[in-house]
Amino acid sequence: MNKIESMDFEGMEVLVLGLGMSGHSAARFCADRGARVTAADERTADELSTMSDLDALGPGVRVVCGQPFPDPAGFALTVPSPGIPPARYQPSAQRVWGDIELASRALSIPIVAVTGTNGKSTTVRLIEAMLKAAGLRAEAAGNVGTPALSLPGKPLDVAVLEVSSFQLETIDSFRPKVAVILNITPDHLDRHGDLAGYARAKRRIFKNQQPGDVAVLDFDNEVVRALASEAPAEVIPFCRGEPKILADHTRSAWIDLGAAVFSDNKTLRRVVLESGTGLPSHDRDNALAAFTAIWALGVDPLQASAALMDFSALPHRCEVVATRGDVTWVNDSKATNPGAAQRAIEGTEAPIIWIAGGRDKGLSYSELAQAARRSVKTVLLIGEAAEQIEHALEGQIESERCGDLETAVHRAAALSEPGDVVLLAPACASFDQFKSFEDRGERFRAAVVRHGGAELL
Ligand code: UMA
Ligand code: ADP
Repeated sequence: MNKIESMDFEGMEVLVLGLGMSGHSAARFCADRGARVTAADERTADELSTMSDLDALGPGVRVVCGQPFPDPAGFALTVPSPGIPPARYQPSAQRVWGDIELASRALSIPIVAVTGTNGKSTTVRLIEAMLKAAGLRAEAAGNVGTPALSLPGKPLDVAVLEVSSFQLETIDSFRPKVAVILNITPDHLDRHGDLAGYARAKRRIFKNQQPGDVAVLDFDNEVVRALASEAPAEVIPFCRGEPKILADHTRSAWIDLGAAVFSDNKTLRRVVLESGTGLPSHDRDNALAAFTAIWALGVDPLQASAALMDFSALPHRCEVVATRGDVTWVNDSKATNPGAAQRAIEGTEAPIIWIAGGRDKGLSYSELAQAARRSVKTVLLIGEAAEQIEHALEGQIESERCGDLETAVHRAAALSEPGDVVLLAPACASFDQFKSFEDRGERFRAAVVRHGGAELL
């Protein structure tokens, strides 16, 4: 029996905060188990109906929208959506469980959970594909875009969950069999205060682990490496750099001559890190992390290697959308923080015309500007953050303010020369001019066809 089956939801007063994707799934999940659910959203019913089907919630859910949230004090359980900061409910809530906590209580299968600043979605998709290639029934969900509560009840052997720092704030007993932390670089500091606060939220991924569980940690990243001593179960570190830093661990993994190497101090296994389409350097790191995660689960990486051969980058992640006149157009709309944009630039060999900007997250652009000097010819700035990025680039790289994406693509088409790469890697959120990073990426594609004269691949 899993923890939810042993729990009596019948008649329980539950408050769900936010009626986006995760709130919707949480409201239904609790109502289906007999809870009396109040689901609240500050948007009006009209605004909400365009994004979510309120009727599908059914009669067991009372919807309160377009007004301030009810006081959580009157509810036995509060289920906040990830986008709602804890200060909004924590002070008075009796008990707080987010959708990841609910899903983990309802699942009786091992969970592989992945967090980190960048590379999460790619890594969970790789893990899912590798587990399937090894003959297991696996499905990915969570921050990757499908709520975690879509998994309970499905015939699965393993659940693969992408978990954000926001979602980790509202776990309680969540205990993944394998917890992966990729890199930690500045992001979401408006919510977590500073990098230390952000890392504290991330490390909650392994806080309930017990002997027999494993934390898979990126030792090239100093913030992640510093968390290793706090992990309650075994740590399997991985790195692409100098394997000496792995020496204190019985099991570890690293990259050597284009292959992932797995060592248990007795034997070495090697798997070539190659895909059918060629992997950018950050996706080689993600593939190493994914292989290490399945190895930690007891699956032989060699058995899963076919999955990597079939792998190609996810949409909006360093995706080559067109080539024309020897100019390559790359959509990395998902680069929503400076660390991601830096990695995309560092992984591009050719001269770059870089389109950057969007909604500023209050993060520093100075390291990114330094890194961009090597290969970026010109920066075309869009959105609200144009001034801040321009300031960081001053005296280092030429930049031009274009205002919007359409104008920037038009200008890039005029400036580009054979051999150049035009790279959309905004380093910012999309919400100043777009609905989402996907919307920004789609509009980039359309503008490339209009102004670049290029046909989409
Ligand atoms: N709302 C309020 N008041 C608030 C904040 C939100 O009423 O103060 C309401 C909004 O009106 C809206 C709803 O809450 O109707 C939105 O909730 P949400 O922002 O938590 O979004 P969901 O649709 O539930 O999607 C969430 C994740 N969103 C966030 O973390 C912001 C999705 O990750 C995730 O895919 C989904 O759950 C399923 O698990 C998105 C994301 O941007 C992709 N994640 C961040 C990132 O990757 O950087 C962390
Ligand atoms: P997330 O789900 O964490 O946002 P994605 O897999 O969607 O991660 O990748 C988003 C962007 O982050 C990519 O387009 C790329 O620019 C960058 N990125 C991907 N993997 C890494 C990595 N391992 N290290 C640094 N940056 C990365």
